[in-house]
Amino acid sequence: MKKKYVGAIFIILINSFFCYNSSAQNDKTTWFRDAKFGIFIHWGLYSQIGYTEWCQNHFEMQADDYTSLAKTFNPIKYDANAWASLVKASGAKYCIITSKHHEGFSMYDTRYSDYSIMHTPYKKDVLRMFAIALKKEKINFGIYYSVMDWHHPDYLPRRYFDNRAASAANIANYKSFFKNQVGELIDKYQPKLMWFDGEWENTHDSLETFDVVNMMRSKQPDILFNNRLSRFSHGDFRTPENTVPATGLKDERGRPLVWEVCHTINDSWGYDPFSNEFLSERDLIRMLIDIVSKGGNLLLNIGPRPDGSIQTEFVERLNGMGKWLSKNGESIYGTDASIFPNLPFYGRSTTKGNKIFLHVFMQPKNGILSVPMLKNKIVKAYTLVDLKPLDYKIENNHIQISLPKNSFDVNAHVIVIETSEKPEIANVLPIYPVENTIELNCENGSIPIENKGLEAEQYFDKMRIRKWTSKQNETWIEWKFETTKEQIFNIQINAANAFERFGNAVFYLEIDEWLKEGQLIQREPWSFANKYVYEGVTINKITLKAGKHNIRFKVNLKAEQQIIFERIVFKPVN
Ligand code: H79
Repeated sequence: MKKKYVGAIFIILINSFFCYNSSAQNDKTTWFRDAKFGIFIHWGLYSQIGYTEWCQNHFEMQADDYTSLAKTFNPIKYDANAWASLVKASGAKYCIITSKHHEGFSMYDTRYSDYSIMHTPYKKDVLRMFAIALKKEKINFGIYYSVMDWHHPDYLPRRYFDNRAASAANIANYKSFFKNQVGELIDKYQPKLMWFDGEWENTHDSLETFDVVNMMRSKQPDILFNNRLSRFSHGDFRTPENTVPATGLKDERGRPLVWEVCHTINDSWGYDPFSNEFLSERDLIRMLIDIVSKGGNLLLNIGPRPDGSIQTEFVERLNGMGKWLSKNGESIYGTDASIFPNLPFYGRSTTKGNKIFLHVFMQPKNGILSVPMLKNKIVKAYTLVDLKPLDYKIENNHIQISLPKNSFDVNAHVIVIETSEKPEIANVLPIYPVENTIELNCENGSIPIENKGLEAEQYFDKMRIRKWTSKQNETWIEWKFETTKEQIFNIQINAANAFERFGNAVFYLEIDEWLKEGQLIQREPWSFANKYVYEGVTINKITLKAGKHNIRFKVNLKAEQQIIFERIVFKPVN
């Protein structure tokens, strides 16, 4: 009984120890939080097969057969300096490379195994060469290390197809191998960061995790590690994989956490010549901006070829990002998350000191960039790339900045607002003049944080919610604004039923206390063009009183129905 009690206190202590280290206030994470952008490198024996780093598992290869890949690994084109200068050119501030992936092969000179790069035709420590090259470029170096190991005879559980008897394994041997290798990596290469993975098979218990963490910290007190060492540790940062969270990540008390999205450029981490759909340079730049605007980092992956060369699709994209960052880096590195819950234009925002950076993704059609009101006095507004001052005025509770007509950066055009002190958002609603048409669209509307994946996206030159399904019946898009005079409007709802089957789709329009139910009709089978040409549903003669308004669009869809939403237009009636 007493023993249990002591154990419980111990677990609480361990938990608070790890939780403490996951909050954004912690100073040793400063370099990491400021860096914003890192490059991930997946390179191993699997690169020779060229069908993802999971190929041993996909092809159900026995450990002994897979081992023969070590006999042919010979990266004669490997040039650590060229890799490091590519990382530098991308604008990334840190780089993490695989030392041992799930396959169990050590890409470095290890005392603890012969299954390593030293026992290939190449016989050179590629990790060491890279660590030195990165140091020269002043890029922080981190090491990926897999907890799961498909090669080590003592690792458990075995893969379902593995012929080796599980009874022959002694997991304790593997655990000391694991700890030895992690210690060895830190001793030999002094990484700033350890990136663990493959922890979900619950290899370590809480005491063993604690022990590994202590060992790492005693060797290098400032070392950072991610949240995948074991389920007993949050580590120093969270790691959403191939997905960008809708908002920044916070702890139970609402404090921002440190987090990093790891993401592939195509569909594979390891080299895969058949994975031929790549995110574009623009996608990648905008993904970085999106993540940074939410307070996170991007760790962008490349998988080099087995000969050590890097495919041009990756090289081009990394150079493209670096080119954009070389001009616009001030709006990314060392910034804080956006102060705006949403923006009335398609883009993102970050802040630093007394500056607000606005990353405009799509040029506003009237040339005016509307920004929510601030509490502070504005000192100036300008374009980041050329520091050209921009005219702006305060009108209808908006900051309205005139953008230059030409020279728009299609990746993301960065505008800066400088304020007299730390910028804060004003607690006012935008005023919409009733003499003009009021357009409520996906840019000036907001979707709740709990949104079940409801999301607006750019489709050609417009923002749309393209896939609104019954899963998102409980959520909505809403607009809050003020009018100063009573006015009658005719309303046009530009939304459409996406499919030719499944019947009419029900929507609700809430205008303050008033609720209108309507239908988006099912299309004819051959009229697919209608999906993109909205004649709209009209509701005539609606009176808006002067004052504050809250307008919501919601749906009540059946299982297979899906709608596309574009905008709601309020036309004043004389
Ligand atoms: O190293 C990269 C991935 O190999 C690794 N994490 C990144 C950084 C990773 N390994 N596993 N996972 C991520 C999640 C597990 C996914 C699985 Fe599957 C689903 C394992 C088996 C089914 C994906 C699909 C991998 C194999 C098939």
